[in-house]
Amino acid sequence: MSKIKNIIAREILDSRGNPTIETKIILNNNMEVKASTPSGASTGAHEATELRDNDQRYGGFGVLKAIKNIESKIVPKLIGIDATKQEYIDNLMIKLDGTENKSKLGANAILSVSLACARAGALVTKQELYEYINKSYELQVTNYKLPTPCFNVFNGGKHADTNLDFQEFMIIPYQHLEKKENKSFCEKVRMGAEIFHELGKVLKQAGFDTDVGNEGGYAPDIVSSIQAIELIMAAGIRAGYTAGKDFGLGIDVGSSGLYDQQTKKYIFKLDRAYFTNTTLIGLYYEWLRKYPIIYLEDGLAEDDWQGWHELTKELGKELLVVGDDLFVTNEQRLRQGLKEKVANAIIIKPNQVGTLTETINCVKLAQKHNYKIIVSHRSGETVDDFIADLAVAVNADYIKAGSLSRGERITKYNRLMEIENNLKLFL
Ligand code: 2PG
Ligand code: MG
Repeated sequence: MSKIKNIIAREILDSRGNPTIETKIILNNNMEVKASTPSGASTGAHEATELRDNDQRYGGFGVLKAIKNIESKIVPKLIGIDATKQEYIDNLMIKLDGTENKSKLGANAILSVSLACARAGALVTKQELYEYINKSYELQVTNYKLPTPCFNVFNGGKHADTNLDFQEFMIIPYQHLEKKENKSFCEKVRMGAEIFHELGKVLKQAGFDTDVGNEGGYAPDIVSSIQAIELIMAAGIRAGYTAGKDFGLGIDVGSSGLYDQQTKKYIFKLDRAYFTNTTLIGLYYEWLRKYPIIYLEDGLAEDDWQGWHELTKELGKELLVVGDDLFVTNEQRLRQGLKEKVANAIIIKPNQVGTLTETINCVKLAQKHNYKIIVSHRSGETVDDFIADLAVAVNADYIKAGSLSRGERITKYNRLMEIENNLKLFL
């Protein structure tokens, strides 16, 4: 039996020590599943609302109002409903909320129920979560593949107490090794971890500190943004890997946070420089000539459509031009992007939109238009590894789940290694 008997939501803490929601679904046969909601720091202005209490508790970050909404509004409607009716359940919650941005019930409340339902569905149909999602949304993935991990080894911007303006510098293993046709996910993780540890040594020797930021990457104060790239490349060599041959570099500029609305300038404090969208695109172009950068996320601010169009036209053929704050996993924003011809890849974060169904619809639209898919964690995470299965279910090209440290990051990579083993893809 797959009917929902009860739903219990509670306040737990995320990896930054801030409250978030964990929702448990109990089925008629007394089977139980849980899911929890992550939380961003560099959130896009167009994301669905994360409902917070804004009172004395936890500096205003409490989520008791959102939990109350689950208990009083959502639970009464879902008791007795078949847990495998995912789309029906999601649409019902969207209707119950009734707002454009889920500000009434809270996207954090809705998402925790939505993800827990998917887990319940997988459990009762005796399928792996990725298989269940693939089948129930008719994604038609027949040959599962593992996404390529993007390891964020340098944390800056809003993710760490460092002078680095750029939010993330990532190592992205190449698919092909010199002598091997295809590199397994496990081998990519190994490469990432080896470079990560060498980077720690390189930093230490150079007199930098090796504490880590919110996503498990190092977060020292450095001299210039370019120095982060050079340190990563040096660490790669010491670990036996060459940037541009074995791995490429990715950057999440997180530029919405660096954009000054009034002057329309991007301000980089560390480099003591400011740019218009055109001169910033020029800087990226220069960097591309010098470094093996293959991925540029949020290179321009979330509403700078004209700049994004320019950026895509200039650099879209040679690298992944990735929209995060730009699209916020929202079909409408993506449709606008298609019209304006911007970006060629999209970040997918379920909590930006609030339900699994809307997340999948956004992925489907992006895939239809040949956008690369990057399933992503948030900077505030829990040990829930849902996004690992989601990435496999939708045949994502990449996954971004942080660095090679901190349990809430590693758990996603570990789950993907488990899936790879179970699928026997590399035996
Ligand atoms: C991002 C994310 C995750 P946050 O900008 O891509 O790395 O950060 O969750 O703080 O929005
Ligand atoms: Mg981002």
